Amino acid sequence: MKTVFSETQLAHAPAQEISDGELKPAVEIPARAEMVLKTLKDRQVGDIVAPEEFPLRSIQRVHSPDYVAFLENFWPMWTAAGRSGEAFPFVWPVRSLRVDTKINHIDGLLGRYSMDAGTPLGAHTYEAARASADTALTAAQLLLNGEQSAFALCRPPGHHAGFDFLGGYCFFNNAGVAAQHLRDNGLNRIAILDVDYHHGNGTQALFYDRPDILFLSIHADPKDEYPYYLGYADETGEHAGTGFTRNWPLPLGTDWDSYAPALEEACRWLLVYKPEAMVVSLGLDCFEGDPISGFKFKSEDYIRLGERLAKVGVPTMFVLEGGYAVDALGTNCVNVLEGFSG
Ligand code: 6XA
Ligand code: ZN
Repeated sequence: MKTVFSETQLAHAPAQEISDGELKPAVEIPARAEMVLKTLKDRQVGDIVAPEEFPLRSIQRVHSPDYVAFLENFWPMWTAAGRSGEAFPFVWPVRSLRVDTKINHIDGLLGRYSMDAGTPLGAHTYEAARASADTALTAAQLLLNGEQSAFALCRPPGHHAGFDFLGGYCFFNNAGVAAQHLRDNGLNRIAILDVDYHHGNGTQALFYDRPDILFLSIHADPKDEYPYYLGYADETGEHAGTGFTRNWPLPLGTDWDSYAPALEEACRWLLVYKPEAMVVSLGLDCFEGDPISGFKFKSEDYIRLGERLAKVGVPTMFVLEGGYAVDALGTNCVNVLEGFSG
């Protein structure tokens, strides 16, 4: 299986994040990608290729042009406002506040285009996020060119990012951009299976009213876990997309044995839908050693996950999402890819 990766993705290197009411060392850091790369090389998974540069319009197929422009202009505006450190949003247009006015101040724009304060932005965030999206687009292109599988080593991740907002360490929705690229290039039915520990609220919302991109997600119950406000079992799509979203919220403490039945059910939906390609949002934060998560996967369980996904029998691209136990991240990730490849 080919891996797509660009060094540019390492340029987004947050030092700190806001969590548990404190400034703490950031967990979504370049060492994650470096550890996965090292293990890919050690275990000789396949060639590692650089992404092609795709036009901005590929990203604008799922993100609003004003949001993309906000990210592009963010750092110059931040420094023009006299700030030099990392940025965190901290004020949001929630119920009763307006989003239809023109905002000049960078703090107002940060809130307008974000969902949380836990996502640091820095000098190179835009170029890294752009390279991460290019990485997913290139993996999608590999499938279009006839490869049966590909791995997009994306970082920063994407599945929380929506049409016009960032959040949960995500800026561009890499899986969503890739799925749309597959649709725009001749494939009619795409499935996205999100196995990150957290619900992929951004991805779900992008395709909620569409039958051409099935969204399936297995994750920690949002009543107890981020992102809290989406990912419940009664969310099944709307309008033409009714029935084409499915969520399996699972309790904190879930291990492989209690996860597997949900995965089986998701695979049955895939069997019925018969996608022409599958995009797997591959978070590795269900791992028992993950510092921010509450599931109990062991490293060996990731082999089972890869094996099960292979049995679905459709061209599949994996897009890296979360996973913060850096020492085990390479092993867990490559276990999925090797399990898949057999
Ligand atoms: C709150 C938790 C962010 C979740 C990030 C993640 N700071 N999403 O791994 O999949
Ligand atoms: Zn996650």
